[in-house]
Amino acid sequence: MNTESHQKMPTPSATEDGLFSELSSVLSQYASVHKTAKVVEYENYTTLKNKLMALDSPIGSQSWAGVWATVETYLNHSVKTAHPQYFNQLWAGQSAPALVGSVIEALANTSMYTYEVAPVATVVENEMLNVFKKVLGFHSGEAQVTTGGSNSNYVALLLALHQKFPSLKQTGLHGLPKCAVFVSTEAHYSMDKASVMAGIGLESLYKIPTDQHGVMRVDELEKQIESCIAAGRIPISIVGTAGTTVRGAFDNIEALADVANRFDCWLHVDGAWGGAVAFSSKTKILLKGVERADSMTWDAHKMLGIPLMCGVLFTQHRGHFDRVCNLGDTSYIFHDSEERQDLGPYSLQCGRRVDMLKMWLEYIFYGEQGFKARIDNFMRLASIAEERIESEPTLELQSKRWINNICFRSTVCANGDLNQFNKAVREHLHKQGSSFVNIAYLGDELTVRLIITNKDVTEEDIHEFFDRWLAAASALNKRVMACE
Ligand code: ABU
Repeated sequence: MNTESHQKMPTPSATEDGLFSELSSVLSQYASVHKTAKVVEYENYTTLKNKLMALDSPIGSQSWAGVWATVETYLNHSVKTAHPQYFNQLWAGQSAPALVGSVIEALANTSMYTYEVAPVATVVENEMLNVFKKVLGFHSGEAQVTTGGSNSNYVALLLALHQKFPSLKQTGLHGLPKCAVFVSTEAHYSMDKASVMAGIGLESLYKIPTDQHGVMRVDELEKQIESCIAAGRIPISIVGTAGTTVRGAFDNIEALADVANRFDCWLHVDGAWGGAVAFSSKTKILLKGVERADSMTWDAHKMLGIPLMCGVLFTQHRGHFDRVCNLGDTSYIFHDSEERQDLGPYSLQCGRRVDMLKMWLEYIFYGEQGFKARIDNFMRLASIAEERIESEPTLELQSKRWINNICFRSTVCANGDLNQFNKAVREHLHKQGSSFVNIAYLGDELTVRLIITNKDVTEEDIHEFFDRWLAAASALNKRVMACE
């Protein structure tokens, strides 16, 4: 075990006395190593399972030794997602004010459905959502906090369906004409799930091809809508993406709004990843036209760096959440509250965590100007990464860089299979715990997806990543050549 990263556990207490000081020492020790140790102490599933089950004290013994031993295994082998070499997902890093919010939220343990049980949390959520609505230009509409982007996209599809078919609430889809929903081929897979969950089926989800930069082709969209109408289908919703997961591409929202207008259908924008560009005047242009969308998904746990989960769904309309979320006899729980004082009727869940406290603490600490600086810095670092790739003869950028997604690969490999080679380099860095980056496919071509979304990452960390990548690639090539 890497002793530098090893999480030291407190002496087990016989009782809960002293628990908080012990917990505090665990937190501060993890915080002191998780940015400097390995990104991950990788172990396979069976080894981890054996470690986890090897408890000195039997299950049910009410021994703190078992609890701390499990915490030790958990932290030692957790992926250090705030590490400056962690570039794997659309979320990374850690910020102290938001972390305080997460801890306090767990400590006070309440549910977001009524003002009675969550008084301060209700005010916090409403005020935070008002800030977001102002930033996006969704002034008159409503917002709900969701479990994340997939959930938001699903609810947005329900809103669109209920808008088109007001009888849906009573009769369901029985007897209604077939419908059609349009997304790009690079849209998030949650739209497939949403179509199934909403009961319209995968055959009602039309995937529109993208151009060479990952943008939905509006000419193809129009053709597809016309052909669906000719076949007797009703266009329900166009779903544009603001920041695709792989390339970070932005659909042309203005053009999609024109098409939605022409065919009288809902326009939803999945901005789970790219919505945060609204905080900077330099990048907000990418969302041009978003104020014309009927709804929008945005995950604050992604580019804004709030601890998971912190998802929001916005709509320009009022009263639409009521249609799909405010149902049944709720008199046992909601007691004559003012508008937006009991938030339960505005959300899909009943019980819900207080996700906006961490967001609010981050907001009052950094303010909108702090978020702007964060977004601008990500774009600056991403352009440094792009320049580095362009300056390296054995690397290539595989797609236009839109924001802080960088799609690249090594172009020289001894055995000729670039997909296998780049995958192997990535796996080597991951298992070694030195850098953690993701892979995806652009057509049949594997691409290495580098995401820069940790506010503490520096220019040096970016160069360090490429140094490690190039060294691993060169070593792998040498090994392959030695075997031939
Ligand atoms: N919606 C989650 C996407 C995660 C990722 O692409 O990193």
